[in-house]
Amino acid sequence: LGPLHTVYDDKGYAYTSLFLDSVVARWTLGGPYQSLHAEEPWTLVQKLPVQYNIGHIAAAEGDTASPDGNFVVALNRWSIDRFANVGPLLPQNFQLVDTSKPGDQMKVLYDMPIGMAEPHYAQIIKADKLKPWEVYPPGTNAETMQPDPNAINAPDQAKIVRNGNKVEIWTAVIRSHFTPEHVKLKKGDQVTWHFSNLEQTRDATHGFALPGYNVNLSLEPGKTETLEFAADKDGTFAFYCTDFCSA
Ligand SMILES: [Cu+2]
Repeated sequence: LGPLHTVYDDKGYAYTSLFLDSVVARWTLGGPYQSLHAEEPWTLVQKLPVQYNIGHIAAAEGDTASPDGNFVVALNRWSIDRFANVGPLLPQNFQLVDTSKPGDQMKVLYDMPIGMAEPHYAQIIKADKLKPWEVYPPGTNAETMQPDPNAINAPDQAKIVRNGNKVEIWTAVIRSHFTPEHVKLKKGDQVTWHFSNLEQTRDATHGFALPGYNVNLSLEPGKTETLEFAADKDGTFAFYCTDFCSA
């Protein structure tokens, strides 16, 4: 529980997270890396306090053969006094550390509260190495990343098919409307419901909430998604878009 994880930069330094001390320890490498820094090899050069109880640590491209240097992020478990008190549940705290200067000149630059519980490990890579899609090609199943056989590409292809107590629905989603707008089910129906977001506009994500059934889908542009549930409740349920567009 003392030293936990070690990452590297381009200047012959290593950075080890020390959980109990709440510090980032910078120390020198030797061998082929000795000429990159002015200090003795295998020597501790700085213990930088971080807030608090650091677990994992990430260096810019630090796990590659050519670390980028300049920045380390301390993934801290505790934040205690770093943010306004809004109740008993506190965020974790990511701290950006400037490692650009040699020797004992590391500095904490920035705190970032993280509300998603303790993160285990992270990578920092250059943004220009990422080539993400901006939208899904129309009718993409985001789990298989293949065309979804239940995709539709226009509201007039939307339909409801009943076969005994099995009901299958193909819904078109586009600003600001779900088609079909009303769906009638009987108690005891088994429902298979496909949604196609027809948008190809970047960031035109829609949602689908069905209160009472604990359903809330995220439907990114071009995505087709399938929901299955047993209609086991009486009543009228208002479904609506949770990525506000007025549908
Ligand atoms: Cu919407």
